[in-house]
Amino acid sequence: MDVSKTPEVPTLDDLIRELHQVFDSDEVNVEYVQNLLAAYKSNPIEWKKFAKFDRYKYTRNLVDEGNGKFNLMLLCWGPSHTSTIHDHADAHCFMKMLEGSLQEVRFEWPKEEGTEENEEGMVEIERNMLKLNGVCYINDSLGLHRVENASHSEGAVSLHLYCPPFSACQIFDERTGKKMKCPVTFWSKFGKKVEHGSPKSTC
Ligand code: CSS
Ligand code: FE2
Repeated sequence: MDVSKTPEVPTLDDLIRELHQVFDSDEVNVEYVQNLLAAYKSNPIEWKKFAKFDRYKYTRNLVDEGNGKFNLMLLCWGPSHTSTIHDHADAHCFMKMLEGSLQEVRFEWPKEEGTEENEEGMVEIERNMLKLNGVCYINDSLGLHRVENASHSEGAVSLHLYCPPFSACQIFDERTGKKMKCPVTFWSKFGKKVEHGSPKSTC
């Protein structure tokens, strides 16, 4: 695979095929994956079957399990839906906008609980607006983030790739920096709604 050139990625199926190839190797070339995701231009016809919204909370909809190497999923954000501040469980997190736009707010890791430095609450590093087809990347060494659908009227859909896959992360209280472990669950898998025996994700 020549990572100096980005192949054409005309469809979502092509994107998934290319991703399988890249993640077959144990080394993750972050820039190459970002380029691949950017090369795919969102076509709602191709991903509509995965896009299942809930009225109250953003949903996580599994698209592909990447041979156990990564999870690819669609996140569906209703108007004003927002995540909590969270980490990414030591995984790579790639995110691409498929519809609408989202605001990402990044934070530093909080200082140890109970120390004086912690009293001011969590420190914001930057804000990024993610527009249609835009791509962003984060991992724990770059900080924490919260993702928000700032629109009060429009939904948003984003495609996320996590490598390696994870089923729990940490969430943080913005005012105190206090953290809690939180399971992350799927609203649907491969286009079919998951019936919840397990608790709903609260991240
Ligand atoms: N990490 C969040 C979404 S923002 S990257 C999640 O997977 O639910
Ligand atoms: Fe995230």
